[in-house]
Amino acid sequence: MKLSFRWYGLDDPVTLQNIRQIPTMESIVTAIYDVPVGEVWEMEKINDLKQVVEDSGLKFDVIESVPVHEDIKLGIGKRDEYIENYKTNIRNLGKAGIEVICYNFMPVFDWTRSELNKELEDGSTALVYYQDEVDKMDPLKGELSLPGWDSSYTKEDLEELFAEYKKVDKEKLWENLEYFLKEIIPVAEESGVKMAIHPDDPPWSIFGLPRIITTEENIDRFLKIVDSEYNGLTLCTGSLGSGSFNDIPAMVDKYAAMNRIHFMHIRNIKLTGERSFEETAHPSSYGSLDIVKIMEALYKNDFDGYIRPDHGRMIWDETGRPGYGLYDRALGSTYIAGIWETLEKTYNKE
Ligand SMILES: [Mn+2]
Repeated sequence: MKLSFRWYGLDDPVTLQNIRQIPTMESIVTAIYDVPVGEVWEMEKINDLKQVVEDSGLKFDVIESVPVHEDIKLGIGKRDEYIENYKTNIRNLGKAGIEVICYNFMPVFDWTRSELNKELEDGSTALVYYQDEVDKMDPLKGELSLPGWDSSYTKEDLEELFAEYKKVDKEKLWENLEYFLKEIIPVAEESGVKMAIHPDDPPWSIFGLPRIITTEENIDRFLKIVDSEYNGLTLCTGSLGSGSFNDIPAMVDKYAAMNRIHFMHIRNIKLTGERSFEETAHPSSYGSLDIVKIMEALYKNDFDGYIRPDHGRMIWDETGRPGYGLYDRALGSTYIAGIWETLEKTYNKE
């Protein structure tokens, strides 16, 4: 496995130098943030980013994310033009040496939480999701700001999007995903770039919008649409794990054995009720997931893809981007590295 860390670019309060100093850290996970969704990432911009990352002594191997335009998910409007742009992005990133592209297919909202700064027992703060709180929210009232929300949407944009999604049920969303995959995966193969879809977070429909990358059954269906190693997964333990119906170690074992996991997001969550959870520190004893069992499943299947610690809590008075501070993610990194070293030494493989 190769340890990696998400970085939001030069205005991220966490610097490349900070990340470089985390033991055994190899690689940066980043993206180009100043190009509108759906447009082409020019080679020059990609190469500039690569240069900045490599100058810090870290590798530039993984992009998270190349976002998918809503027209593609809806199957309307300029879908074909946006898919052509997406292909150009895959080709350009391949030329720059990128190995894995993470993306998701969640309508309108990316990851969603009811609160970003919930104080935990030890005084740290974390992201939490309580379904009863989310049920009280009305995204069309424009009074909320959720983290996974593209803040460039106006109230009118959102109303229009919601109206369009009224015509898109889960099966229609599958159809649009299939159309997209059949176009882009051959390009990913030619470019030597593995596509890695991120599961929906949380793995159930919210605000009446369909979500489909949610369960083992659905992931099986996804992988069969294009049966290629280049059509793979970002297996996010916290996203899938917030559904008690998902057995994460078993899913990791199965998909790693199939060579379809290219990127792992590792974090722990504590299930607190029906469709409700709190993000916690990474170690198994803090949450509902057995992180050692998950790492063991990767190890036993000779996993050589990328792992990054996912969201961390805010600790030691750090301020910054919710979920993406330095300290707790650095602790998570060394925890992950420690488990991996133990597995290597226990099983006597290098
Ligand atoms: Mn994730």
